[in-house]
Amino acid sequence: MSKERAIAAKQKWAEKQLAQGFTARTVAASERLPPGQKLTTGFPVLDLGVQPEIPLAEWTLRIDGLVENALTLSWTQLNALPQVRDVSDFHCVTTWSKYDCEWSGVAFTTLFELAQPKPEARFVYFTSYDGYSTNVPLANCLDDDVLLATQFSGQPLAREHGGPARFIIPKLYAWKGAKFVKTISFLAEDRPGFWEVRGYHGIGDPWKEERYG
Ligand SMILES: Nc1nc2c(c(=O)[nH]1)N[C@H]1C(S)=C(S)[C@@H](COP(=O)(O)O)O[C@H]1N2
Ligand SMILES: [Mo]
Repeated sequence: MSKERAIAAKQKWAEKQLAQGFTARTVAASERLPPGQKLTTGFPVLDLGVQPEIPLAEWTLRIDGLVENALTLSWTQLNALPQVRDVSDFHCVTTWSKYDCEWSGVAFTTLFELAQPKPEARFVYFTSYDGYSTNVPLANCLDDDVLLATQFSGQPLAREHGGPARFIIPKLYAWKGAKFVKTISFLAEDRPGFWEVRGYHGIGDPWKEERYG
């Protein structure tokens, strides 16, 4: 086969793959499982190999950056805020998904209203007690299903799943939800977190398969 023919054949193959990919994606998008994901019934644990133990009396959440009212919440103060409950599906970028996770805690919007971010704030940067960090556009944090979860299935959040408190951002891949969360900073410019500096996506929408890049 000539080089040209080989290239043409390859191109045709690529076009076919692309066409099939688009078809598969359209079908998947109308369903509950995002493209490339597999349903799991267990609840895998994903972390950096450290599950920090934070006594509740020493736990604090710092909220700062481009805000009118920087603040530090104690565990008691956090739990005195209005509580919400939300059931959502959980999608890990390593291709497992878990349906119907029941989370309770404090809505992100409640923390947002307390801190009063300035108009220039467009990104949120989370850090955790295990050294983890992640970044999310502010707009994605303001959905009413985004919460700082302190309970799972009506029970205090287990340490392996990020207790005492972890973020849940259901419409994004789960790496955007910081376990063992320690600080929230509102920023004008995006600041890549732990996985983002290693090539993971800035937004991470599972329906668009924003895994890397
Ligand atoms: N602090 C912290 N948060 C984290 C991680 C981590 O290693 N440390 N892993 C992320 C990843 S990749 C996923 S898939 C979920 C896993 O949550 P789970 O262990 O409760 O399943 O937490 C995310 N949040
Ligand atoms: Mo993940």
